[in-house]
Amino acid sequence: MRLYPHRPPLAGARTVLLSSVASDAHTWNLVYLQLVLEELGCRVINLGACVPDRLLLAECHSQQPDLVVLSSVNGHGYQDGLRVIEKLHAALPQLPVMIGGKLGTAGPDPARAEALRAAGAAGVFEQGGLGVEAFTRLVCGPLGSAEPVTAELTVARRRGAGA
Ligand code: B12
Repeated sequence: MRLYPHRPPLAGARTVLLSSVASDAHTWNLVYLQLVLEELGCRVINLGACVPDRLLLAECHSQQPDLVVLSSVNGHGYQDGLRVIEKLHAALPQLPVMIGGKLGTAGPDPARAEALRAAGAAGVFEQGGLGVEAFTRLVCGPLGSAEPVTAELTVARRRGAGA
């Protein structure tokens, strides 16, 4: 998927492989994320919607991205994401993978986010807008060295504190 007008990536820019998961047909989430990532100066390879696990893995091997960003909003993102993150982590353990969107059907779930992080996700960003700031910070930071991040956990803690 290509978006125009296309901003040329900055010299030494990070290459981000952006993808939906196997079951998810939504595309505007990917368009949005591509624009955000390009705004941050990244070179984006957008695989589009309904990407089979095998294709995602093959593209990671051939494109050698610095970061993989997975997006899903159809409610099956947790199952699809967990499965493919486990596969990616087994095949390419150094490759940071972040996932976000609407990963289930009943709002953010800290246990689900924890399971995704345990499977190897470097960041979990549920409910979109809440996590975009933390997401951009992580994308611009030192990849691979940061502690795994869960944006909605921070929000849940703030809510619990009455903020
Ligand atoms: C348009 C749409 C469709 C279109 C998609 C067309 C297209 N080309 O994309 C069609 C009609 C095909 C469709 C189909 C379906 N849809 Co639909 N769809 C929508 C709708 C109305 C808008 C989605 C959209 O484009 N939003 C605009 C983009 C920019 O925003 P976004 O998707 O929310 O993404 C934002 C965040 O989530 C976040 N984000 C997303 N990913 C990531 C990743 C990271 C790392 C980060 C940081 C942030 C992030 O950033 C984005 C900007 O804020 C939403 C309802 C809604 N108002 O959200 C339902 C919705 C997503 N659909 C839904 C469902 C259930 C379906 C179907 C299963 C319906 C059906 N029974 O067939 C199918 C799924 C098909 C499939 N295989 O996936 C549900 C999902 C339920 C859930 N998750 O709890 C929703 C929420 C509607 C609802 N309220 O029930 N859909």
